[in-house]
Amino acid sequence: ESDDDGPSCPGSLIVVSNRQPYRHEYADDGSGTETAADAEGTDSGSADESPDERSIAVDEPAGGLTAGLDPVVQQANGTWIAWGDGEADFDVTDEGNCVTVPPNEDAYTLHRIDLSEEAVDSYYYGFSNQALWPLCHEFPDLIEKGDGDWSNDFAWYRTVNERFAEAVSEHATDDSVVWIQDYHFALAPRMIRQRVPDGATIAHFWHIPWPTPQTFAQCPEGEQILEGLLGNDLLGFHVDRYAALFLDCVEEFLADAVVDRDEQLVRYDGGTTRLITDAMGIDAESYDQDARSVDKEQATSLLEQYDVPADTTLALGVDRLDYSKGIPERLSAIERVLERNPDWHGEFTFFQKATPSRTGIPAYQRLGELVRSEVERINSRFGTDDWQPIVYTEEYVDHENLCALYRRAEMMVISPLLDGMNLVAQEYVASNVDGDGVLLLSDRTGAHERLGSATLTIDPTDTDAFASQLETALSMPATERRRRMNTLRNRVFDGDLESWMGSQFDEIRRVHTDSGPDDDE
Ligand code: GDG
Repeated sequence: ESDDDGPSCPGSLIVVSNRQPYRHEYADDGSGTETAADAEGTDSGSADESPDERSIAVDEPAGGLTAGLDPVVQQANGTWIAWGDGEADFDVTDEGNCVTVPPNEDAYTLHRIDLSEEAVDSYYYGFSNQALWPLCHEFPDLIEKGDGDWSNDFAWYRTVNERFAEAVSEHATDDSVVWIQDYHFALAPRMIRQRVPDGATIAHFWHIPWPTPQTFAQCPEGEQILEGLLGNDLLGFHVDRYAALFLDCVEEFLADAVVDRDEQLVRYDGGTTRLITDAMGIDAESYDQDARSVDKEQATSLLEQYDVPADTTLALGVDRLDYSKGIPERLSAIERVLERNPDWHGEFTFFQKATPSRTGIPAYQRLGELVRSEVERINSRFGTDDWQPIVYTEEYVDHENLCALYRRAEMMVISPLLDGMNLVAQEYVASNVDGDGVLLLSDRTGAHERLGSATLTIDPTDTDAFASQLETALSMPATERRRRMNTLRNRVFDGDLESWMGSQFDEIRRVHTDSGPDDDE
């Protein structure tokens, strides 16, 4: 139906993700702020839609994977299964909790899973984000459960995975391709395998890192997590390192699994799981266009709102407020630069946009307090009546303003302690249409594998070396900046979201045709 010939999936596509692509909400009840306050890898632009008689509006997918997948699922007339998190969401669905989207176009079925508060607390805030997330980011000390008893959270994680698997089975046929997103669904693949016809293909993309066996040993119910994931035909990671660590863990913790490193596959319990690695890209073209079309004055007036002088040299940070992103380490490096370079006082500003995330979790609250107090301390140490070295905001910045900031900033500072990929790095590059910005990037991000050689590489925990890289950026000649940015732009445009999806679907196609409907493995 669509005339755009972008990537298309073989078979009939069923996407499974925690976040839903469209969120219905009552236009005037003002309670719909939770999505923005707990932004999770997407920006949530609000678009109003022809309200029905109950005045329901729709939030459309506005960023990252969700926005990228939406046209593909539309074109495939597929199915998308996701957590429906609002009252209005279920007022528009039929008895099976399905609704067709986009509104007025009815291209595909959105099947919403209704989760109780207790389910969300235990499955999402509990096991997903206080066990798997810190574990995969190598923060075993933050695997938080005072009494160490994960059984209730894990039971909910299992139940929710089962409900998603159940929903998949309602839509699956012999020709289905089920594409699961992320760490919220480690158990689902095996459950789905048991419930769908043999011809169906199950693929999964794990968007975050995979930990070392030493760390994984601390995973509550680790063996079941691995068994669950080995229900997949295909398991994708951003970079080779994570796939290799996954194989290390399988070897160490699943006695009956056979690991074939040459073929990058695991045989277990009568099935074969093939690993693929491909770093996710962004819709580079649209960031480029959006950045070109913003009025140059827009960044200036945005900065004005925060009392930043128009002609300042601007360094930028944009992150979810998450302990994996290395924000305190970044602030220490900025402080070191200010200590060592009095001549930059008044001339240089670091602007940190932090998006509050998972705010109910203690580790996130502690991080927020630390970051805010560090900003205050550094500003009172170096700031003057008309200049604050650090501007810190947790306010939502809309897409247009974000592009304006990316375009305006002389340098982008990305310093995670560990990050599956990091899309912000690519967004900066694609938006840097004047071609002379400098990207400082931690080598602990997936993005560094592709972009590293043209960035200023950072070790986030080495404050002196980090500060030196900031100084290098501040004094880098324009020709050098342009040469590097040119390389970065080529890489970001070559490996964009469309090409990533295309190669995911190529891999899926190979497995799907191999194990066609008549093949009995
Ligand atoms: C996970 C993995 C992997 C943030 N604040 C605002 C805003 N954002 C947008 C950014 C970007 C997204 O949020 C963040 O994406 P990241 O990739 O940097 O990080 P995670 O959220 O941790 O995502 C990560 C990703 O999954 C995909 O696989 O890269 O490693 O951790 O798109 O632009 N957008 C707007 N205003 C904000 O204030 N408009």
